[in-house]
Amino acid sequence: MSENWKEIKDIAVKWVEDAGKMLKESLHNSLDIKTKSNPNDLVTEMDYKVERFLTENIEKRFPQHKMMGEEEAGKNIGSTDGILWIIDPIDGTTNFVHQKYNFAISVAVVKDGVGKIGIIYNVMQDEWFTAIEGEGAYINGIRLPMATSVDLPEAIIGLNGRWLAREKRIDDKSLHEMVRKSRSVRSYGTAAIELAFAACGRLDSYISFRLSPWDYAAGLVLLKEVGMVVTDFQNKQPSLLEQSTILVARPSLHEELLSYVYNHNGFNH
Ligand code: 2AM
Ligand code: CA
Ligand code: CA
Ligand code: CA
Repeated sequence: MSENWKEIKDIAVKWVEDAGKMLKESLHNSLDIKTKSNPNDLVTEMDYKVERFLTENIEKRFPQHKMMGEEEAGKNIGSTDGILWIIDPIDGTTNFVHQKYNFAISVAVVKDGVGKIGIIYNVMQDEWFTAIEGEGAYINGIRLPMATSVDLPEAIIGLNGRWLAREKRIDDKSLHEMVRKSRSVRSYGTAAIELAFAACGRLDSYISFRLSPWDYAAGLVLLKEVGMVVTDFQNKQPSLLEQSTILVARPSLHEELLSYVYNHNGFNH
């Protein structure tokens, strides 16, 4: 069966728009906030509420499709066969709680392991990053150009400083040299938005030592459409079923940046 990806994308955008409204309205009220794996890993009632809203809509409209989400929706789905929705209801929960700014809803639709649709909604800026495989990536409906060449001295790298400050990396000459040779680094606290920024040229690279499929599944679809190179630190394709390190770069930069992060073990805190 061949799907009408444009129609599915439009339906998904409508749901994400409604979910975005729920998030904006929730900012006026006090939130129930809990911690997950560690004291810096937050989750709110809105993470659950938005994920449920999206999965209930998908279930009703597309009962055959599978779903994977950060909070509750099937994490151990085992394979990417068939059509799979990969959802992060709020990417940047810490920003959502502390800053009420710089958070996103990230939704990807994958068929047999191939990313077909990517939607990243930068909620407070009302900025839409959308892509359908083979049909280009868009920001607010305007087509994004293909990635051009930039060298490291002119490059801005998206990077979370907390990773560099970990005990194991405090003397890491390789990572320090990479940062020093770049023009500058930025840290937005939301992987989905950082991937979208890499797709639209606001970042020349984005590097993360550990992310999950819901953080990057939609971003991968966008980045592929503009010719940005995305691998893990071993130069392999990031998995859509398991956590991964992530190195995004313009084609002119990828090899050089890979040499700095190659074989760095992201999962080793
Ligand atoms: P999240 O907000 O959906 O949890 C910065 O924290 C970025 O890393 C965010 O995109 C965040 O996604 C992601 N992230 C992934 N794993 C995380 C973890 N264990 N704790 C905090 N943030 C995590
Ligand atoms: Ca989280
Ligand atoms: Ca996330
Ligand atoms: Ca999340």
